[in-house]
Amino acid sequence: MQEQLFQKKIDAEQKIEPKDWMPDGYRSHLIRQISQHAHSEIIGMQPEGNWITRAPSLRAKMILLAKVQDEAGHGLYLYSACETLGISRDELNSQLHQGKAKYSSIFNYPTLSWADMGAIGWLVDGAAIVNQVSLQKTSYGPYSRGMVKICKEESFHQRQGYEIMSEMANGTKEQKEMAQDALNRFWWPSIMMFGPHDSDSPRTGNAMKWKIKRKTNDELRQDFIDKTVAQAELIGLKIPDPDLKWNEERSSYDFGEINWDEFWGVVNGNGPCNEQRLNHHIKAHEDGEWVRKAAKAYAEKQNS
Ligand code: FAQ
Repeated sequence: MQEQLFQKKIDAEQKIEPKDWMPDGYRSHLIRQISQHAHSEIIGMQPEGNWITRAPSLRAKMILLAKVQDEAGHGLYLYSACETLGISRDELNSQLHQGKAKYSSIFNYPTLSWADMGAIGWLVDGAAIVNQVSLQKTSYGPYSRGMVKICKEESFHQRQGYEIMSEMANGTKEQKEMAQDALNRFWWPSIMMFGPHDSDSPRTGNAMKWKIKRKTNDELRQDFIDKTVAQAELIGLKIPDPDLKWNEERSSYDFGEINWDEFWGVVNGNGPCNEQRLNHHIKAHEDGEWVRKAAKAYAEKQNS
């Protein structure tokens, strides 16, 4: 009975709020997805943080600093949304450190040149926005409201990345080559961010029924590709996919086969930077122990 009422509410596009009744499966599905999303924002600070000290101008450095800080903020909104489901931040961190919680595959690739800052903003934030715009309508209230705020900032991130790519693509021969190289390395991992094909995605069924996801992995991936190809053409860069072709009938691009062995290898811990990313997070967490203790002691003193 409760479950029927819950589904009726979802079907009527009403939001589910923290104190409402919800099936255990809905709660655990959300904890998994929102925490994976939060961890992605926080681990995602590492590849870009790598370039803050080497930004080519003061302007570029200020913009990158602000962007990386925004990602920290997104992580915090998302952890807070997740905590409303009855799990603590400590537990979420411990799941990440034990390798039980995932984070987006994309952040396990290295950032080798300044052009990678452009490619990440343009492609990775671009892919994240396509996904997150649809998540603004997700059925869980705190997640949906968090997404509205996050999307505003992500659009700025996408534009700053595209600006870097555009400047480099129109710069010297070497700069154009760097931009193309960054696109070559980040294109496929970016389209992998949307997850496995719908036919191989075990979570999509419940996610669509409960309106946690509003579009499937393949629908979102196609939206992203259709938006991005023209942007590459405009700045004279070439998408590294020989099978990419406009399909008149579908009014969409056909594209080549994704390397799923690479995708699952990265998801299962064997990407180029998995170990480095996780070890760095664990070290930062341990180094910050004294701050957490001091903050807790201060709060206790205030309340005593
Ligand atoms: N990486 O059945 P599905 C950002 C896992 S934010 C790793 O299709 P689902 C901002 C999946 O968890 C980027 N694992 O799963 C930024 C599941 O495993 P599980 C993060 C992946 O949940 C920019 C299994 O495969 N965004 O970038 C990936 O229905 C720049 C089967 O998959 C979000 O998290 C993957 N790419 O669909 C920050 C958005 N794909 O958990 C810094 C919210 C799949 O059963 C710098 N999340 N898996 O053990 C979602 O929309 C969904 O969770 C998907 C996956 C679409 C990621």
